[in-house]
Amino acid sequence: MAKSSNPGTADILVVNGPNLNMLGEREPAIYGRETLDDIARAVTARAKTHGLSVDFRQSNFEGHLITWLQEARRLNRGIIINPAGLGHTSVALLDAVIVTELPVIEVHLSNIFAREPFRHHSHISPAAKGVICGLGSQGYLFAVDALAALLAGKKSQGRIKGRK
Ligand code: DHK
Repeated sequence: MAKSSNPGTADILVVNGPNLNMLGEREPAIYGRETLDDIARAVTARAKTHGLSVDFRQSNFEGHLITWLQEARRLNRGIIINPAGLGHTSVALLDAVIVTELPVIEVHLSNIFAREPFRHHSHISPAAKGVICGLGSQGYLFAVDALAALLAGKKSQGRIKGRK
């Protein structure tokens, strides 16, 4: 299953890993009552306030996530990723994040450090510009704000470079 509110080129690619399609029904005490569609709508609206477009996706298949990240290299300007369980296990997903050469913000809805020890480590974090966890769906919105600031900074740096 892949969700996309704006397929193809978009400023921000939001990648969601396994089981996040079950948000709303899945362990609401941990992950909240909002669905992934609710989050997609909120993220798209928040990005719009920064003048940015969003391609919002989810898959239960690692290979889909990896292919989307590989494509992001030429289609997108920044990434928000909730790797879900794969963050704790997948070197291949880390490699795909590195392939993008884009600014990446990692988001977890729950506070992974307050949960089981096997959730305390994320393979993705070393390749991320920043990591947000424990703030529920708000974390995605803060990630949009952070990426907007990073992308605005890059633009103005480019302009300064272009001037010389
Ligand atoms: C989501 C998952 O599916 C878990 O496997 C992670 C993460 C935490 C989250 O908090 O969004 O351990």
